[in-house]
Amino acid sequence: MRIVLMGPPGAGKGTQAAVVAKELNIPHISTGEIFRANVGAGTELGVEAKKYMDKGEYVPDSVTNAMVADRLAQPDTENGFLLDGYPRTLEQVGELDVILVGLGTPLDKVVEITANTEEVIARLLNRAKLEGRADDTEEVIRRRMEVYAEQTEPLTAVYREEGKLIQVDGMGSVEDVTARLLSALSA
Ligand code: B4P
Repeated sequence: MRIVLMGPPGAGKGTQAAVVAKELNIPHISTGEIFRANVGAGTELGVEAKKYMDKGEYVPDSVTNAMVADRLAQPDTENGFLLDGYPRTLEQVGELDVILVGLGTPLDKVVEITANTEEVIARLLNRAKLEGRADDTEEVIRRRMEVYAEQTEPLTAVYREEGKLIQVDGMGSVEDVTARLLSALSA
């Protein structure tokens, strides 16, 4: 199965992707996590990505696309993958199409996790207390929500048109959302 997981910041992408990828026995590829690992290790990519992430902006497409092309060329993706947080812009949608045509492996499903704004802000502020992520301050969270609405929300229309979009309600407990996701993916 080749799956893309979308949703506003705090909808539960990373949380659900980890469980679903394990359940389906496919690699979980999170662009946010790859960027954070590079920031932590102080690589050139990390230094570049940090400039944008700390402000709640997207890392430039040229940087992100090259990183994903490289990751999807690894042999562990042969039987499928779960892409968490990519694509996030229309340009990334085009690039992902090109990568997958090159690999001869079309996307099966795109899942959007939905959640209301006040709930996601509360979740992210709670994570800020627990983990202290630099982009989880209220000001940056609000900017991330705006960027999502402007640049990523329009992608759902593209995937709906292609007949690939599934929407899953992200409200409620982590377990409830996982159950909804697995059932939607197996339908
Ligand atoms: P991400 O790492 O994708 O961050 P995110 O959108 O906040 O989602 P995340 O997966 O971490 O959180 P989740 O909703 O699971 O991206 C970070 C940054 O990287 C971006 O802002 C951007 O700068 C850059 N980036 C990444 N991909 C990019 C791309 N393709 N192009 C350009 N830039 C890119 O969970 C949030 C919190 O809610 C957690 O604390 C969790 O425990 C909690 N939670 C989850 N489900 C819950 C539930 N049901 N109930 C209660 N709490 C819940």
